[in-house]
Amino acid sequence: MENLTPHLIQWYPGHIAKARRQLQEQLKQADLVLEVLDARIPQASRHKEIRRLIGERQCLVILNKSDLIPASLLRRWVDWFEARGEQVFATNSQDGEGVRAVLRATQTKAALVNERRERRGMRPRAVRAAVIGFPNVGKSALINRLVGKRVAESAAKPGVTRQLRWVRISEQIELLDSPGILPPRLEDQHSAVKLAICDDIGQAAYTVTRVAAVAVELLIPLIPERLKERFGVDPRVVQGEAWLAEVADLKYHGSLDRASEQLLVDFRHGQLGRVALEIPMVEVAPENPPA
Ligand SMILES: Nc1nc2c(ncn2[C@@H]2O[C@H](COP(=O)(O)OP(=O)(O)O)[C@@H](O)[C@H]2O)c(=O)[nH]1
Ligand SMILES: [Mg+2]
Repeated sequence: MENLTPHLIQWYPGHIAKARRQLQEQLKQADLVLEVLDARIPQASRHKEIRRLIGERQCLVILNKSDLIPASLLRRWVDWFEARGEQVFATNSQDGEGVRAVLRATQTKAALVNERRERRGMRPRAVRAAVIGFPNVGKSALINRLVGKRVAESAAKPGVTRQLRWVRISEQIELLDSPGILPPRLEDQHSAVKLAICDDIGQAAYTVTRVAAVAVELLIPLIPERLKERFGVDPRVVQGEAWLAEVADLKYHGSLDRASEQLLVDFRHGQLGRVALEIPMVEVAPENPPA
């Protein structure tokens, strides 16, 4: 990703400010938080200020779209979060896999919240859980699965959910579906471009060909064979933007836009197989210095 300029991805400052206000509003009302991440990019899809904003609230981390990455990597990510003391769940909110475990954990947390309220002499009430995450990571799909019916609008278009809305999922629990949160700052272009590649980005301005060029750079070492099969050009021979240009010539009448669009669409829909764009960094203990 060397060829990133500082402004490859631009969010509109007004949208960031609004998303931030909404996030704070949601968290103020929430007893616990379900933080939904995109399993393909667990780090880039984690809001940088989120730990501080969540504060003392209980939190479950959800690695959603887990069907889009290899099982072995999913395992490593789960271990990585658990090693940090975070309670983490892998889900596929499209077919419901892993969602029951999230529901059970949410119920357990809800019971804890009410025990605490009772100890303080407060009356038990439905516990409020805020489902937060970047646009399009699958918050609404997860909520629909948790409720067991379609209550939240879930769609491929980032930013479909517009207002805060409480959804009752049981006697004890209300969930808050919300519009996506947005990045607190624009400088982190490495994360931003990954969010764009995965379409977890909401309304942002970027040039599809440039985002696709970065996607190609990331994907070539991971799935060269698959790219060759799908697009007819061997990325081990021509790389990066030159590869996209050849694909454009070969398949899209020279349209770099269409080649770029197709590459991103294929990746986003899992058509290129299970591909993770981030792997957990294991902190290696320093070796003993030689005596
Ligand atoms: N492959 C896959 N797609 C998912 C999953 N969860 C949600 N989606 C899809 O991702 C898109 C965005 O989902 P949505 O629930 O609207 O995201 P939200 O903006 O966070 O509420 C939709 O097209 C969903 O069908 C999942 O676990 N796996
Ligand atoms: Mg939504």
